[in-house]
Amino acid sequence: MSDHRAAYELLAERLASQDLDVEAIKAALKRQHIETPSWGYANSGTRFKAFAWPGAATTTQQKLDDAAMVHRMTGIAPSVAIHIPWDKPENEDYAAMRQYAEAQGIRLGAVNPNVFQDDEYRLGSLGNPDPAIQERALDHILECCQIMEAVGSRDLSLWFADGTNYAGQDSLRGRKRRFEQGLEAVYRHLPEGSRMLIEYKFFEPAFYSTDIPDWGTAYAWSLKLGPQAQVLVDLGHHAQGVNIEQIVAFLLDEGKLGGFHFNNRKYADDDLIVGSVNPYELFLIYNELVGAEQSGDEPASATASQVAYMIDQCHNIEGKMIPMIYSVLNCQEAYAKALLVPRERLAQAQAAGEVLEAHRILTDAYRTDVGPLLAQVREEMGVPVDPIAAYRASGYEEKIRAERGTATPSGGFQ
Ligand code: PSV
Ligand code: MN
Repeated sequence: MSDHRAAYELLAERLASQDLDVEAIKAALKRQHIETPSWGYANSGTRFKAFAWPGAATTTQQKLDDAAMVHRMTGIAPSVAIHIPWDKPENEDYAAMRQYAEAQGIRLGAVNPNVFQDDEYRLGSLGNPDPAIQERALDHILECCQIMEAVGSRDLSLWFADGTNYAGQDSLRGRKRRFEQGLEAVYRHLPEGSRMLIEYKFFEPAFYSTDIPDWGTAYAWSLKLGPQAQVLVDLGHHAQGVNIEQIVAFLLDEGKLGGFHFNNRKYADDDLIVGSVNPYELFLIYNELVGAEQSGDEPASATASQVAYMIDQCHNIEGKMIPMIYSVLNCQEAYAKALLVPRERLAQAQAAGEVLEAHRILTDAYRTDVGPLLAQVREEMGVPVDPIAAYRASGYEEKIRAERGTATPSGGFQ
């Protein structure tokens, strides 16, 4: 008998006594899907200094190899988001890139246009006062719509660095109108059946105004644009006190939550492992998703089932592969705990106004040690029971260090 089996059986018994369907919980965990970012495998990250990491990927093929390895270790990371032009393949052969990913056992996920790195974008992209630059940005995003078709991607993931640094620098209403026009043009070119996910960020790199500063702006535009437009919630892009799970609940209930960029708001951006500072918050976010999906309320339930769960992290001081595996596992643990919430009992306590009983029911699920359950799920999926230990023992890190060496990082002050 495996080490975890006795503990798993005890836990399964306890869950069954709470009327939880353990087989259904395991089935849900086996269907979980976390997308990793191609840029998280490279020497990217932070605005101050990106430290070189031996073995970090420099080519898209290497990034795909790394994503495939994360999937082999966890079984729940079968796709990888790409960033264009960082991942533009040789001769723009997207079919070959797609084939390569599939040969490694993964597929290409969200396509992320980049309208922030070129000098032309100093004053913004779609919000730029110069119509020629607006058009340049639009052309690039439309090119990404074509790439979505070539790689079989469902999601166009839109983030803009646009904004202003000084009061009076530009017309705030003018920028809003330019943005609306640009987004409408993008919407018209979306491939059939695909979605555009609009990401917001409350500050940085522009510090006086940001053109999509909050979920309300992204939501208003996604409403105006139509059903193929939804909001992307990047956990890092919120002020410290913001209740993200409430935003999630609102967007789910309106059918407008499209996806996540998982990371940690302590950095105000993409660098820290999701759930590393506040795993309770990650659980509370998953609790809203599971609650909505299981409620059968529409559009919340169907919306929850279509959410794109994506990691957006570029680790800077802790290596590349292990933090990515860690991040996937933190999402798995939060999801497992959210699946343990006895929804009916919780609803009863809430309806009866039993404040602390409702709170206790929720926190009991959070405090449950799901280690044995996850070990059992992994064993049944045929992936390592301890993915990080398996990765360390696999020799992959030594192999990529030897083959790739240490590349010069991009990013930071150079
Ligand atoms: C910007 O901070 C962001 O969160 C966006 O999602 C970008 O696409 C990603 O990071 C990588 O730069
Ligand atoms: Mn992001």
